Amino acid sequence: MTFPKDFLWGGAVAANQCEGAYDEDGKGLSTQDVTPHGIAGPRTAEPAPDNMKLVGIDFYHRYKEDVKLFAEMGFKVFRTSIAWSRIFPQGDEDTPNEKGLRFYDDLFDECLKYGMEPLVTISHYETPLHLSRTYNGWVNRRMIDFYEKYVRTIFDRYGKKVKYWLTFNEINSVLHEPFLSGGIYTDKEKLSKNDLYQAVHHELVASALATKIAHEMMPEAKVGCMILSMPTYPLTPSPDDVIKVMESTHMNDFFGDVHVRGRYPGYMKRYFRENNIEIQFAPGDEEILKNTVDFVSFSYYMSICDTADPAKRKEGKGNLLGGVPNPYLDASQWGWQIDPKGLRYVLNYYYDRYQKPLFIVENGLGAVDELIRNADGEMTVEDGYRIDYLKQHLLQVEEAIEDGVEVMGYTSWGCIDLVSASTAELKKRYGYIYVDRYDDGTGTLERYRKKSFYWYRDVISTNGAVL
Ligand code: BGP
Repeated sequence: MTFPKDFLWGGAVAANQCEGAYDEDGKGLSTQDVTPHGIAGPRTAEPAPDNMKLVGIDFYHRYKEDVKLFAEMGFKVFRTSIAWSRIFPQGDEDTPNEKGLRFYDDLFDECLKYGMEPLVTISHYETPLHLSRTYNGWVNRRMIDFYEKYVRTIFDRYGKKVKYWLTFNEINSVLHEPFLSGGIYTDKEKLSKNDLYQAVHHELVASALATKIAHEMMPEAKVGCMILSMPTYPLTPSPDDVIKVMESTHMNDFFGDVHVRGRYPGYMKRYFRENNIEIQFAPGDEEILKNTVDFVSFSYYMSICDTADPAKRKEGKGNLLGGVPNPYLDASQWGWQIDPKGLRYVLNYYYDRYQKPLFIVENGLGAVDELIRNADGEMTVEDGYRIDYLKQHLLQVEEAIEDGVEVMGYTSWGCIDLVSASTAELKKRYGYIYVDRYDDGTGTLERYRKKSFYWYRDVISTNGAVL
């Protein structure tokens, strides 16, 4: 039996992509409420009716039904995020919103009722909009104080219910999506590298501070960083391509390295020097950064290639990061290249680098699904393509465990259909559970079990033996 007996099988979502109820029970606006078109499209001044996230899949009102379905699949863990703007609607006020706090109390209780551990992302692309507009998000050092107040509040409230915490979703994505990831209001094109990396510094300090506070307030808690992983292969064996890949990989490894080693790596100091970037460290920052994480978590959807040859640098479509397409790989309907072996590779890579337990907290296939009535008269989706994708990836997780990598768990992304982060569409579906809701705003919001629902239930009940 390869998978450890306490392996944490489950699924993942984020508040802003499923909850809806964007202005209910005192919730303030978040950056997501003014981005109806995902990462590519323009922002709106006010929440616009075509923003699918305003209703999402109505998880806010239907979470009991959904958690019950997760329990039916046998989830040991459920990853979701807390919407910061439900707890502190503006972000900089003194008193939290009791109704927002109560919602997550109820949600976590519902999970625990079925023996499901909540795995909570503290900040998943949903900065309170007021903090973004007034302070320019993480460029401003005061964000550390607002975040500290928020984490103290939720640790105090949920410390007895939640053991696993992630400080920032895909923290490295701020380099590519400063607004959605870091609440930075300045247009990406006008943002200086200095401000961008100063924002990164503030997030890194905030993350280490949250880890320190978590350990003080909740001795049993396990805190992880969360990295958007995208293994990068050299396009050719040319040493120039290899060095190019080493350098571009450093730009992402920087985040994990600080979280695990507790200090800035030499290659980054060189990058700052050569790009005239001067990071302001406040007294005490170096000490705070020494509060390192208990585990390393990451999302994995695809690998990419890189090359030093400008003539070959045609960018492919990608999940926030571009990258050069790999001629050996097929792609999803959204152009994301499918590379199960890359998951074994990245698990080994991180484990060699960090020697920390690893948690795969996102992986999955976004596809167009067709709801049909099957021979038994049930409404379902025959998503063999999704089963195949997940199976191939899980077989590589098994390989990595055989390699000696310590893997804590696996939460596939979008275990129930939800709104896509990059495109804000509902037609890009990841779930084991189909949600009857469409991009024109129609649909009953009914839930239906897909074929993959039964498959994943069997994977979990046999602890991976059926793979
Ligand atoms: C990650 C995000 C998620 C999620 C996922 C799939 O980058 O952490 O929020 O959405 O990607 O991406 P998409 O929804 O764009 O298909």
